[in-house]
Amino acid sequence: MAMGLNDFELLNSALSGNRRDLSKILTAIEDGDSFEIGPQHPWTLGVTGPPGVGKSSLIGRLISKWTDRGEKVAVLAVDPSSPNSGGALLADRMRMGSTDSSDAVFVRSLATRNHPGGMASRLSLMIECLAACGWSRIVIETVGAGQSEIRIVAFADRVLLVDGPDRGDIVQAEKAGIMELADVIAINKSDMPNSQQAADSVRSALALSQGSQPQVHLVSAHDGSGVDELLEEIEACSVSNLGGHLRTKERLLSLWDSRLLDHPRINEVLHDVETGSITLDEAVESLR
Ligand SMILES: Nc1nc2c(ncn2[C@@H]2O[C@H](COP(=O)(O)OP(=O)(O)OP(=O)(O)O)[C@@H](O)[C@H]2O)c(=O)[nH]1
Ligand SMILES: [Mg+2]
Repeated sequence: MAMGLNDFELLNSALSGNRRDLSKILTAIEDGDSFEIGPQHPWTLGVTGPPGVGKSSLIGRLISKWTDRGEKVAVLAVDPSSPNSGGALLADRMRMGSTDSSDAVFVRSLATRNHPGGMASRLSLMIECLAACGWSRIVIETVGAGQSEIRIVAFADRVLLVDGPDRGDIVQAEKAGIMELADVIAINKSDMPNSQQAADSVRSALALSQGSQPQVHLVSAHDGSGVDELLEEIEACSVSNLGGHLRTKERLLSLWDSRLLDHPRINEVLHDVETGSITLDEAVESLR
């Protein structure tokens, strides 16, 4: 559905800085609206990692450093289950950092459960919209570190993998292949035991792998140690050096999946396969 004249006014209002109208536009995009926004050059960071490792807390730290430098930071928290908790939680964590910067921070959570085909086709447009509205640092946080999270963070031009001192978490990220997509790795909770060993074990795992080797930073979102160095590393990522091929492949796969799952005849075709009246190959052919 294309946006109407009213929506055009909404867009202009959002572009001139109205946050409520920006929220409305993002909701419209989530609901499947699409519109031309013109070419943008968004600055994007994807943040992923197992649940509870401190992604939001660390983003909170980065946000205060960015806003101190005059950046405007927007965060899209992609939450597979709850429509609200991601953003609410993140808002709590952000209060740990600077308190008077709310004009320079915009947080929005997105629930993936309403989108069988995934968020992929909507995410790019949301990012473009945020960039057009003047948000100079756009962060996409995902909960978890599995295949669907890779698909989401691949829409960002740089990827930060956050891990905790717990070996189990790291194995999870390794299995999902997320390390290959990461430009920077942060082992958070350096104030806890075993974090140095965790960082060392990630470094040795990376030494065995082929391809580019992301830097591993030991940080603490609680006491702030290592965060300056992490920020400099993130800022130094140049888009041309990033894992472009892998990222592009994931973006393509995301869009492909979305198109397939959002196909108007998908249920009909699935039924035909289930009842044996067509083969899987025929199903694919008929959905092209
Ligand atoms: N000791 C310690 N605890 C931390 C640190 N960073 C975060 N935590 C704690 O870890 C818990 C999870 O923090 P979050 O920032 O919500 O982690 P998250 O990765 O965003 O969690 P999900 O979004 O639910 O996956 C909270 O209780 C934090 O207070 C840290 O550097 N050191
Ligand atoms: Mg979080």
